[in-house]
Amino acid sequence: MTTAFDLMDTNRDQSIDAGEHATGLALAWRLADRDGDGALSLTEFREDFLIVTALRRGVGSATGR
Ligand SMILES: [Ca+2]
Ligand SMILES: [Ca+2]
Repeated sequence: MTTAFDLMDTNRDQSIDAGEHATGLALAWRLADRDGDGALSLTEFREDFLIVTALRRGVGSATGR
């Protein structure tokens, strides 16, 4: 299972440095802002929250939490 951690850990050293974290956040923003208007509508925000929650649950199941 690919987790949010795996997606952000681009050099596969099993840690997320500041650059990887910033890149991951920028990608998350681009994915959340579906219409590309530079802002999150309430609908986009809610959909993003659901995606983030699903990813976190994936991380939790992968680590046994
Ligand atoms: Ca890394
Ligand atoms: Ca938007």
